Amino acid sequence: MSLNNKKLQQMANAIRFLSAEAIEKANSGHPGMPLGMADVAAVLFGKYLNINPDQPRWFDRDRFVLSAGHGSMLLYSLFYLLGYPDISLEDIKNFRQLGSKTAGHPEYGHLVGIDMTTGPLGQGISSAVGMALAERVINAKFGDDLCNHYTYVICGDGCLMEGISEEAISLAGLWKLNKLIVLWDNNNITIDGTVDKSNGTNQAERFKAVGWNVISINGHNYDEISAAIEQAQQSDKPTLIACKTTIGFGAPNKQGTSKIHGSPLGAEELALMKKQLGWECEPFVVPDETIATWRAAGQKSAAKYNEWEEKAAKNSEFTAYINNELPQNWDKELNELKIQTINEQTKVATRKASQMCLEKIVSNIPQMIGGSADLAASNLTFVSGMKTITSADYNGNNIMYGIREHAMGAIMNGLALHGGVIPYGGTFFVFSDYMRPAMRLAALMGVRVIYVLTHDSIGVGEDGPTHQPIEHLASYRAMPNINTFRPCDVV
Ligand SMILES: Cc1ncc(C[n+]2csc(CCOP(=O)(O)OP(=O)(O)O)c2C)c(N)n1
Ligand SMILES: [Mg+2]
Repeated sequence: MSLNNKKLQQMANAIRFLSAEAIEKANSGHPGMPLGMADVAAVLFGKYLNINPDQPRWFDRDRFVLSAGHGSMLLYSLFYLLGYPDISLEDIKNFRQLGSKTAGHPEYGHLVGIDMTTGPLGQGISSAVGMALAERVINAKFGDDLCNHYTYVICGDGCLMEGISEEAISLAGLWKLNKLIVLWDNNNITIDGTVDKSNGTNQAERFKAVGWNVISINGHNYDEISAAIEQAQQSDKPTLIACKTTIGFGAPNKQGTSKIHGSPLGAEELALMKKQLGWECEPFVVPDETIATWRAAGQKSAAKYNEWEEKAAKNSEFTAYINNELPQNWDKELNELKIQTINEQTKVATRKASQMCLEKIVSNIPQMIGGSADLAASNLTFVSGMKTITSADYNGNNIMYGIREHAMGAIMNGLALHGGVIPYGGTFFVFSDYMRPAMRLAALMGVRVIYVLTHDSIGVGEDGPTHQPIEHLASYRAMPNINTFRPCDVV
């Protein structure tokens, strides 16, 4: 969609004032990020993002992950402006109130349009790698007509400092996930002050080192933002767009400082911001013309959606896939295995039993994608007939995560959220500690992720106490929404 800079300015300011007023009214929230990234968001959502507010679950839509979840008001403002039916101006005014749809941090399944729950920094960018991988896997099976979309991320300094991001971006680079585009809010500010006091990483070089394309721009310059996104779309690698921004852009006394990261502006500063940006509306009012521009932007992919819908409806295998329908009789062989092992009184280690079951499941459910954090030989997650996914061939069903449990957990969340894929991943039970934050997020979102956590006995023997799970079983049984099974035999 072509939008001139004057229009984009108005669109960005609409995000700024809706966000700032909602945070002001709630007397709680994080204005710095929505004000700082409003220009980037106006360009991305206004011109490029393929979504359809009337079909928010459209399978071939572009995915968007707000990895910097504290900037939730950015997302809520966008959804309202784009015309998502699930959010009203009333919801914006109820930001952060008990029971409101506009929760403190974006919650998947709580407000339609949110592609992932975010808030724990680093999880979003890492799960986006899983979404981008799922997109390539389904594309390899069904082709460009049915699955061919981008995964966009907005992340902050915090997401890039979290260790999980390293695990995830190195896999994205290895897998050449060229439809993954990360926009980094490069504002040199976190809660406790300027980034340079706590981090000295050259992020551009860091991303390049693991196989990414990197573009650095002024995040308040519309032409540079557009050019960067278009360049990223053509890349044969995943792209980091480093957007140099001013946190809290527009608030004359607080912008550029950590003061604006997580506190309301205050009436005085808000009034000064209105003056500074030439905004004359009452609180929560957006000029009709700007609303109309935003609503038109919301409809920019409607024709694309219709074309896709027509093609998808003709392919029943594809629709079964994306609706997570299991093939008929998928459990026939599994049930036969049960009877056989009862008759034969089969005695095997539980990890072997797990593998025997997985073999019957994986061979009968094409959506299953397994993997392990470099312990496949030990936790027996790899079964006969499986094929490892590589950048040269995405049409596989095994992922070699390397020694990256945390990213494995987050990537599995992304695979499950994307849909068309049922992920399972394995490690030793004790090392589930390394991916627990991602597991907890899976539980919160209620997504279907399966963990194969072997070596569950305290009697692991020679490896000693570092390899002994002690409180793990109790802790997962205590975690809401995790179904914890500890099988004692094959049946
Ligand atoms: C795992 C995790 N640790 C700590 C926090 C608390 N926290 C929220 S935002 C933030 C600072 C993030 O800085 P940055 O990403 O640069 O965001 P900005 O201040 O630029 O908006 C912190 C520490 C969190 N949400 N998640
Ligand atoms: Mg920052």
